[in-house]
Amino acid sequence: MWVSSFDLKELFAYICRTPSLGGFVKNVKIISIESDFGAGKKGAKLGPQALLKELPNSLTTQIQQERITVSDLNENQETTFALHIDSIIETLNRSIKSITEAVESNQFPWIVSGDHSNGLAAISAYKNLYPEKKLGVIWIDAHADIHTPYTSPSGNMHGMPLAAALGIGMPEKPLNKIDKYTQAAWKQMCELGSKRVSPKIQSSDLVFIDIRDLESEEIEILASYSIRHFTPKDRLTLGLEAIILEAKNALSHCDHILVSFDVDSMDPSISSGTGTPVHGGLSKQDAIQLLSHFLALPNLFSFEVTEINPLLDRHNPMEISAAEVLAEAFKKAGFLS
Ligand SMILES: [Mn+2]
Repeated sequence: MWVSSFDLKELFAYICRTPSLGGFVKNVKIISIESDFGAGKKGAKLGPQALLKELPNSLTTQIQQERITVSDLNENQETTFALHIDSIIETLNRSIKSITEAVESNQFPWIVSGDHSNGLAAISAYKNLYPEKKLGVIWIDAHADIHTPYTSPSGNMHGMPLAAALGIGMPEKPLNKIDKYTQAAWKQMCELGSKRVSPKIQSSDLVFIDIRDLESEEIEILASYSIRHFTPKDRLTLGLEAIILEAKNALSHCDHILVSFDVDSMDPSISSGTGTPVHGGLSKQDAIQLLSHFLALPNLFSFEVTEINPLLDRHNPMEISAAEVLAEAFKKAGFLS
């Protein structure tokens, strides 16, 4: 029987995520990046282990895990508008190495990270592995994470990973005056990975879902780069199903897809145990619906969950809500029986 390459891809993806075929457990590797150098509030580095403890045993006991810890790195405060940039670059380099090695041994990297600056790791690893191919990025987040040291009001680098992926440099009217050292470090961040590919993605390779808290500089970038984005208002008018379809269509030109899920995309009523909660976000059901669809994509390169801070809101721990959402989404996507 003649089988097209697309059918083979679908078949491989099916085997990879079907526990009864042994695929899911054998093929997935959980890589926890336990760093919160990019966040304003400390504690998100404890998020990965807190989350993994709450997930069903069938997910975490049999799946290979690798922990990337960074307690040996400095909290360098000298770069005012790119806080801890040196330690973040080192964290990313370690993570890129692990993700690249996992993919090279035919494993699917599932990333559980501290803060969202780590989101640049899988994108950079992809361009190491496939410099000629196109990665589509679905960023589910309350924020656009598209600042640069030239525009960031806080200097917290969890607001910058996508600007680095897009290779955005100094704007015409920079808000912040950046010293030479930080300029060079930012360039290094844009060029992460052994092949130093920059930009790593084009603006047409990116879709935001549920962004709702943006600074004017970020709004300008979204407009000038024509980046596809859906707000909570779009969710209410179009419905999630339509957004999922539009997001998939918008990235249909890409070879692979990366899904990055910042838990602050969910509404603070679920939990406020994340560094920067914003009202009007996804319900648990919304998050499950989104993730289960995207997790089932046959060309999924990597999935990341990030920004769980177990030191915040102990009345309503974020790791428990996030684990409930993930377990349900994995089940619906066919990853869990
Ligand atoms: Mn984020």
